Amino acid sequence: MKPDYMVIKEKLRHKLGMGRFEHTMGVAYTAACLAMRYGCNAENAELAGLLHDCAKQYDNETLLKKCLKHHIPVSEAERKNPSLLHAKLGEYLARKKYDVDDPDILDAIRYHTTGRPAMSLMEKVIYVADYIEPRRFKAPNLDRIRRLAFVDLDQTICEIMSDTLEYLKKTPESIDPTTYEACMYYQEIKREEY
Ligand code: DGI
Ligand code: FE
Ligand code: FE
Repeated sequence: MKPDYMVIKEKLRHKLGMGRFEHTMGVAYTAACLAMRYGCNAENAELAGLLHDCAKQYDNETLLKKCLKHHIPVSEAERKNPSLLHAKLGEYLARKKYDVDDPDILDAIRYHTTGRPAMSLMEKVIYVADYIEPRRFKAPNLDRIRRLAFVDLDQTICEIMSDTLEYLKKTPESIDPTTYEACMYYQEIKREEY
């Protein structure tokens, strides 16, 4: 059965707090817009956006416990920074609880926090939508990055990843190798273009 967007939306409204639910809706709509711009399935992008943070309400201890219980492998970086696990557990819940079986949507949820090298278009759309949705206000250069997102998707990814790594440099031990590898990959792609 196809997952019902409106049913999932109402479930999440009650599960996530008000702020996180607003963020979730912002990501869903922004992802649909980016999908229209770049030519991937807008309905799937909206659903991936809706579900990307569906495990975000759990604290670190609960995230670790649930991952253990469901046999979700936890990397060393995730053990040290369990909040990263909301992406992997979110993918699991999307599959098991919300009946999503499209691997494109599931991967976009799974990699939305760290990104990864050679992301699919759907992964890029969710990664970028998560950062630029209208309720976000903390990141630097947001106005420029929001405009850039509709002009050059890879350049946008490159800049978001650089800004994220810059922010994480304050606590270098907290950086997941995947975040670093992804950033290097997109910087290299952009260098090759020039
Ligand atoms: O769940 P959201 O807050 O909407 O967004 P997200 O899933 O992208 O998580 C954002 C946070 O994740 C942001 O503060 C940066 C952080 N992050 C990204 N890569 C890494 C990371 N945190 C750690 N510790 N290590 C990483 O590699
Ligand atoms: Fe998230
Ligand atoms: Fe998010």
